[in-house]
Amino acid sequence: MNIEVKRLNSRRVLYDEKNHRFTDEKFIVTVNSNNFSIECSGDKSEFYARNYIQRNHLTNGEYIISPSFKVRGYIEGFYGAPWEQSKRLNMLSLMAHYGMNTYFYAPKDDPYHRKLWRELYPENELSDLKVLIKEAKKNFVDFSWCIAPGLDVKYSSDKEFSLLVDKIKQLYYAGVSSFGLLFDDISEELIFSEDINKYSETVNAHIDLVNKLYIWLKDLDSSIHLTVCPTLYHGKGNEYYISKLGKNIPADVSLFWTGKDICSREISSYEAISFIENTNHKPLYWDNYPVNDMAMHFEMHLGPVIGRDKDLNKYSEGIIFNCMEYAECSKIPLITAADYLWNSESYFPEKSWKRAVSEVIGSEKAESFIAFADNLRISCLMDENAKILKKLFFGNSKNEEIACHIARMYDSAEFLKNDMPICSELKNWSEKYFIACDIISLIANYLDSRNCDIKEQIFQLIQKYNSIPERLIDDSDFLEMLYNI
Ligand code: LTM
Repeated sequence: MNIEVKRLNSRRVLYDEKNHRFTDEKFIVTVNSNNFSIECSGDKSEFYARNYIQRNHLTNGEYIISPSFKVRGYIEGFYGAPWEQSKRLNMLSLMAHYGMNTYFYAPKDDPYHRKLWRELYPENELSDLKVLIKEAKKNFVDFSWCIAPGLDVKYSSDKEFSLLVDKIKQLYYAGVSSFGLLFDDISEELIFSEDINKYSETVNAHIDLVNKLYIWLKDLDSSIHLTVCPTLYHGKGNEYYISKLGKNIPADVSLFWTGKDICSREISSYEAISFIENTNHKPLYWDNYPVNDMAMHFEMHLGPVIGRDKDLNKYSEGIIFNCMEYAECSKIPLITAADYLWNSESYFPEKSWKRAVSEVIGSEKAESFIAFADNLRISCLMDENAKILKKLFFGNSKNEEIACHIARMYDSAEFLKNDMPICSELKNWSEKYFIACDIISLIANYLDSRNCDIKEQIFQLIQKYNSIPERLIDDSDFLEMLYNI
C-alpha cells in the first residue's frame, strides 16, 4: 500500500462544513487502486487518517472525514479497583485508534484523587502517571486529571485552597494541562459552620471555588482547561443548583451532566437544549455506560451503546463514557461508543458491536463469543437479554438451527476457560453460563423427546443456576422456552 501525505493550510482540511467549526481533526483520503493520498492539516489529522485507512476497507474514491463529536472520550470514574498501569496504557492506544480524543482520570478508589486529595502523589505513583500522560500525548488524547475534594473540604479556608492548588501544580509539572474538579457523590449540605456562615448554601461555595480555581489556573497557564462535575449531575437541567452553578462560572469551563438519570437509558438533544438554556453551558455528558459498580455489580455490560440521539453532537460538547473496573470487558462497549462518537449519523449498534467483539476477542472466536455475550445485554440501556436464544426458541426455528447454536454456546464456553485477561474478568459470569449451556441443551433434548426425567434435571439445574447472583439469562426465560413450544 502506497500512502502519500499532503499537509495543507486551507479551508479544505481546516473547516468542518457539517458542524460549522474549525478543527485539527479533519482529513481527506483519496483511494486509487492501491494508492492512498491523505490531505490533512497536521500530525493529529494524519494520525486519524492513517487509522481510518487501517480500520476500513476503502474502495476507490474520495473520503472527506471529520468526527461528529468534538469531545470523544472515556473516564475511569467508577467505584472499585482502579485499572492497572498496563491496562490503562493499552486502553489509551486502543481508544485513540478508534478516534477517541479524551481520557479523564478519576478512579473513585485512587486515594490521592478523593479521600487523600490533600496529599501529593508519592514518587512511584507519580512516575506511573507521567508515563500515562506521555502515552496520551503520543496518541493525541487529552489527559484530564481530576480531583474530588468534596468529602471534607472547607470551602472558605485559604489553607485548603492552597493545598488544592499544590496538588494540581504537582500534576501540571508532570505534564497535565486539563483538570477536573469533581463534586459528585458528596453531601448536598455544607458541613462546616465557617462555610455555612460565608456561603449559606452549597452552590455558592461551589461557584466560589470554581471561579477561584479558574483564575488561579489561567494565571498559571492560559491554555489550561477546567471541567466541573456538579453535585446535582442528573435531572432536567433547570433545577436551582445546576442553573445557578452554570450561570455563575466561566463559559469555557466544561460542565459534566449524566442526563435525565444517573444512568440514563436515553440521552436526547431536546434535553440537551433545555440544559443549555438553563445553564448557559453545552453539557459535557458523563455517560454512565458501561460502568457496573455499586448496585449494578452483578451485571456485566458487554452490549453496544444505544439510545443516544444521532444529532446530540450539535447540542453538547461531547460524551465521556464511564467504564467498568473490568478494563478488558469495557473495551467492547467502548469501541461501539467510539464508533458512535466518530460518526453518529451512520452508527449501527449491532454492526459496530460485532466489529468490537472481533477486535477484542479475535475474528476466529468472535461468532461463538457472541453466543455468550448476547446474554450479557441487561443494563440501564435495556431490559431485554438473550435475544438470539429467544429468537431461536420462539421463532419457529428448525431443530438443526437450535443444535447449531447450542454447539456455538459450548464452543464459547470452552473459549471462556482459557487464560486471556478478558476470560478472568468474566469468570463469575462464565461459571453461570456453563450451567446455562447444559440447561439449554437439556431443553432442546426435552422438546425432542418429552422425557419427564429430563424435565426434572432441568429444574434441578435451574435451581443451581439461580443460586449464582450474577445476571445472565433469566430463569423465567428458560421456563418460557420449556413451555412455549
Ligand atoms: O455519575 C457520577 C457523576 N458519579 C458516580 C460515578 O462515579 C459512578 O461510577 C456512577 C455509577 O454508579 N454513579 C455515580 O453517581
